[in-house]
Amino acid sequence: MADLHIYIGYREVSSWSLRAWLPLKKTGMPFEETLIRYRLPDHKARLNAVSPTGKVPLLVHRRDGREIKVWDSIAIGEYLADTFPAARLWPSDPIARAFARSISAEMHNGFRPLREHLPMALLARTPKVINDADAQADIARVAEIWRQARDNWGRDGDGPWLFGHYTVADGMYAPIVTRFRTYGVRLDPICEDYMAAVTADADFRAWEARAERDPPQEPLPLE
Ligand SMILES: N[C@@H](CCC(=O)N[C@@H](CS)C(=O)NCC(=O)O)C(=O)O
Repeated sequence: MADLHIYIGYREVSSWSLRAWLPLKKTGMPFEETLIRYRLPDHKARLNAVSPTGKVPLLVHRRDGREIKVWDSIAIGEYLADTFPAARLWPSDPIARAFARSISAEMHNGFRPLREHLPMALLARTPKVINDADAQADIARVAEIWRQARDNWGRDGDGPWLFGHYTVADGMYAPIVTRFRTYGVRLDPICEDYMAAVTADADFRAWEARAERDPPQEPLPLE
């Protein structure tokens, strides 16, 4: 039995689960995962029994005879970066690290119009024109962030990621890449190259392949 266990939601739509799962995968550590179909009443109760917030993602780490629970995608990223420093889940340069943490926090608590108008639908391809001004502004802001990271730290780094190598920030923005792909949002060449790297990544593709085999998401319960 692996010491690490992650509880996730429906892979096709649970953007927060993907944000935690990708950095966990990048540690290279073995782990178990449990998909909680939280729209089934009994599963929601089971989730409430394991997760302090009744939400996924939740990481459970058996360590030194204790069971450590970490919830909330950004806290999971921080915990993994602390616990597995060899994975370099934050940039080592303090200025790059400050930027990486800032854009991760910005993703974690912002971009509501983008999330509302371009909901995650990993396997769907339904291009549409985005007319909402706030969602357009969010898209422009994401593109600006990606360009700044790539221009300042990515291009001369050791890979196609925002800071060269893979960091928590790449995990935070992966669901945004899937939304842009789903709704046909086209960006400048730097951003398009970054998106291509995200969707070609073997770990991302493994998540996507599992999503194709998952049972469909249950309809929302009636109020
Ligand atoms: N801020 C949390 C958000 C977690 C969240 O909203 N998770 C959703 C799935 S994407 C969930 O558990 N929904 C089930 C429910 O609310 O019953 C994070 O970053 O992990």
